Amino acid sequence: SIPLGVDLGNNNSVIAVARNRGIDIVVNEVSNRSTPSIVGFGVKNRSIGETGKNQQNSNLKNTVENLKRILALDPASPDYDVEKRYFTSPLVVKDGQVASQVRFLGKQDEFTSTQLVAMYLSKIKETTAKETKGKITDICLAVPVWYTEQQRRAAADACRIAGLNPVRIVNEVTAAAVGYGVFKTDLPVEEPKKVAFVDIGHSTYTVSIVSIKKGELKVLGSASDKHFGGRDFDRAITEHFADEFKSKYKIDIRENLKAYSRISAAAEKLKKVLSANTSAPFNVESVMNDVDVSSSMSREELEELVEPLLQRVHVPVEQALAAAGLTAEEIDTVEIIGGCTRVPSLKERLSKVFGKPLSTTLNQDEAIAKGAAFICAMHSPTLRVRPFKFEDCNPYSVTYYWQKDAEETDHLEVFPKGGLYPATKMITLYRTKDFEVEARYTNPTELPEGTSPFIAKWKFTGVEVPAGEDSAVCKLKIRNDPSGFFTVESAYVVEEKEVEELVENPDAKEGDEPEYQKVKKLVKKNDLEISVEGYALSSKVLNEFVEKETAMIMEDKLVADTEDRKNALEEYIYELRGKLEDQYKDFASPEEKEKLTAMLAKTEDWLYDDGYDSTKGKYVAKYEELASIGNLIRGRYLAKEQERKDSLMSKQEA
Ligand code: ATP
Ligand code: K
Ligand code: MG
Repeated sequence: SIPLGVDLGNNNSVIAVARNRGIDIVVNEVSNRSTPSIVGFGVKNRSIGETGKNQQNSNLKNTVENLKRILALDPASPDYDVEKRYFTSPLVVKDGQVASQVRFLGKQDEFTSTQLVAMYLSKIKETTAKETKGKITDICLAVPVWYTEQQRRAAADACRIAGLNPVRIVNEVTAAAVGYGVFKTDLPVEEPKKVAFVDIGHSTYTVSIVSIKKGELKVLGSASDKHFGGRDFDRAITEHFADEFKSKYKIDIRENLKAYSRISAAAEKLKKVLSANTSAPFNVESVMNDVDVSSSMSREELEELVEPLLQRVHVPVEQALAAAGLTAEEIDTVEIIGGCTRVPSLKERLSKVFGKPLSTTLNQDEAIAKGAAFICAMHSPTLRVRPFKFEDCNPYSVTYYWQKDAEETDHLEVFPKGGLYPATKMITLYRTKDFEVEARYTNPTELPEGTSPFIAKWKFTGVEVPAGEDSAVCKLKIRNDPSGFFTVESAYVVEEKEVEELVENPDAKEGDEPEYQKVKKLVKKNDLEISVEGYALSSKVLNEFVEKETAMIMEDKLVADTEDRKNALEEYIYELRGKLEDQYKDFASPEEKEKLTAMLAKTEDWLYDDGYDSTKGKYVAKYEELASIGNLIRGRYLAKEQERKDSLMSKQEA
């Protein structure tokens, strides 16, 4: 399979694939290098990505955006209410998960956030397969650094539902840094360079401090403002005009979903214009009640509107520096990515906080996807990539807990905040019987507010105390794995055994009898059986979701094929009618002409009447009916053409 890297953006997503030549961005069906992160539901099918965006305004209540914000979002978290304000479709809680309520196929339905992300990823998969004409299975998916175990598990599940194998879940900024490390040719070989990567996107602002040299990087510290990005700018502009238009035009766009959404879309455009211009007009026709609105905004006004955000710019920088144990002066380069870093006032503030100019070595829109594709390729057994080692930084402290038995303690902070991963640790427990271990985030205050500290719980069975001992010595191999998951990889009982060991004798001569001595050693006695209770979907539920998704994909495909056949029939009618008067004129008998003309008229009438919303089979049948005569005439015409060409050739040769 072709290694795939996906930057699942809140606003738009970017797809990259690794090939022998290097990393390529995959363009979508309308040749765009990024695709709106939107899932729309209709009467007949889903509209995902570009088509979802096109239909958004006429289908607001059934269009879902901000997918990554709600993925496995704890409904108990205050962010649930924050997100609700950005949704035009109702958010509900289904089986404990945030879900979206929509009308689909003519009835009300609910889809969990995991399913919604899966829908989007299956569209990405389809786009990639079409563009590359290759098999797409493995994916490296980039996620925000603040994603918890629960959200990472949901991301991996979403990949699986979409028929993708998540070889690695990676932090977005880390993926960009890896891309930088792999492709930058002038990195130091000895003393690593300290680079700050800043990503401000549509919804999140992240800073990661990275130590980097040729062939290797380490993330030293990261910090995010989970509520800082382009959508906050858009919101501020929209709210400003909502007030203005209320007094100026006596319309209240807050009372009208469609009007609010249209002003919001225009606000985004205005924001972009103000990144390059110091002022810009703002005009939207027929916003509501047939009122056209007209206004303008200067860059300074925009900066005033977002001043509360601008005042927070320094926070993630300072937090990330503190986590990395560095000062701003010690940073060699500041690399910016993300669409929102095009905003001049943000650039200014960032540059001021770091006390140095900003650098734009990376393509700010594509760096994450490219890095992710490279990471996916690193895991590919078939594609060879340049060796590159990278370690990420654990953003939250994690402790493993157990019920005290024969050991002294009942918990251990195995992975402290700031530790590098992937990482493996062995812990030893002294148990008299089967037991459980639970992993939890140590400090709920480090987590996004309202997040449950629970990570996972493991049950170990098969503990037998050896004769003559008080307890069994159990070894647990614990891992913070490459995707950031916290796992227990294996567990086994060890036993002290007397074994014979060869005595090393440097003076021994050839032919001497080897000497052995008896030593006591810990050897593995038996593996413990492990069962886990975590956030990953059970295989039963996963399979159900896979089946549902597969059925929806088939249905969408049928709808698309039907539309395609209908268009083909319509085109054929016009084509045949035209040619019958033109190049086919002399190749059809008057009877044939009359018959075909009548058939064309009849089929056309049918298309605009009963056949307007028919089946794929019917469209194909009608096409073939016409083609049975059409092809006959075409055959005669082509034969004559060939004859003409042949005679021309022989004349030339003669
Ligand atoms: P996130 O990283 O939060 O998940 P994302 O990856 O989709 O979101 P990006 O693609 O990095 O976000 O950036 C999109 C944001 O950047 C949008 O809010 C968009 O309006 C904004 N943006 C794009 N170009 C400009 C510009 N020229 N000036 C200002 N803002 C811009
Ligand atoms: K993006
Ligand atoms: Mg982004």
